[in-house]
Amino acid sequence: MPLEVGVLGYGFMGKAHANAMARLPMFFPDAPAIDRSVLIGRHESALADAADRLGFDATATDWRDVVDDVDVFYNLGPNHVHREPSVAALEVGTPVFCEKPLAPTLEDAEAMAAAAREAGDDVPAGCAFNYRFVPAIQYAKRLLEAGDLGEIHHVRGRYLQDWMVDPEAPWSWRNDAEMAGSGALGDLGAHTIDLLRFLVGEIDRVSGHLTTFVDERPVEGAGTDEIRPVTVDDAYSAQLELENGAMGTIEASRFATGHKNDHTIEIHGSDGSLRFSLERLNELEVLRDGDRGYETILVTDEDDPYIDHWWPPGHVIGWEHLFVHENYEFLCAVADESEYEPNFADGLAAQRILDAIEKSDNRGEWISLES
Ligand code: SOE
Repeated sequence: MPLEVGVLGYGFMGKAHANAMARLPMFFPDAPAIDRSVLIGRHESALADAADRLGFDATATDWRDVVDDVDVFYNLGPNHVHREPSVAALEVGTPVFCEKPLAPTLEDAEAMAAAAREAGDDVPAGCAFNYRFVPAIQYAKRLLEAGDLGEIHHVRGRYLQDWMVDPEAPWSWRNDAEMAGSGALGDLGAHTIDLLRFLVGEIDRVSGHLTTFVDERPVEGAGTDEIRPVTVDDAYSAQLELENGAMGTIEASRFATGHKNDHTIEIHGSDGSLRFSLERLNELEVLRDGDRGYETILVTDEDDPYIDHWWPPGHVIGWEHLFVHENYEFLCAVADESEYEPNFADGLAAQRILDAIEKSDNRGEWISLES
């Protein structure tokens, strides 16, 4: 019997995950069969149109009517909607896949991770850190685990966008502390923090700085001239000290003019370095002999678990394929009642670092992550 999937949210992430689910039977035939059974949203007319476009059998306007009736629940709503439906689903043993960051606040993330622990290892609770599923990132992880770069001294990550640099760009829930928790820090920094944890290890202490360049924005909508305050950061930067002694520098901005979705990672070790850019996601730059400089590798590694599901080596993949990879792994974990990573514990680990960076900014001092 196909897994019945219920999805809350049909915006940007709803489209990305529905598309990923639709690709699975064709490209990952060993993935569990699924039905996109019910799409959940508030506005019935838009919801019906989205359900039709995204291939859902039915709609619902209240997640309470769904979480106990499906085999898997996807929470793709805004951050302030992550906790209650996800906890309710886990409490009745329904596996959950929740978009990142896990929650707006550390307290919410702790409650969600506790519910996942309570539900047990056979009820997967995934957090949608999709960039772990880039073949070039998986290749980088294999290099690091093999010790090819030696002792790691520096990690550097930045996530640059520019969709808010126009002060007339409309207000969105991502600008509101109650709904989002934080701005560029949680929305983009969460990805960078998760990748550094995945590739290099845990972060011991942070020193953070947040800034808001435009503190109010127009509300989009016919005939309205309503203005709403921006109560989160437009950009952040942070210094890190990792448990392995490496020094880290991370930043993100929604005001980096000319940069659309520019997520880059750099790692320097005693025996070499690597550089990754999401804008060239099929490639990894690797330096193993300092005298020869970086070599650009088009990642077609035969050890990669995903590439040969698509096309012959070198026929490159894109941003959308990362969602197919993470959905494949998550739905396999649901079918096998096995653990999935990144899970709610990873989501909570990232949230603790986001919270520490905000605390550091507020207090003007370094903040340690109690282990
Ligand atoms: C922000 O615009 C955003 O959609 C993030 O929320 C996503 O996590 C990121 O992958 C792309 O940019």
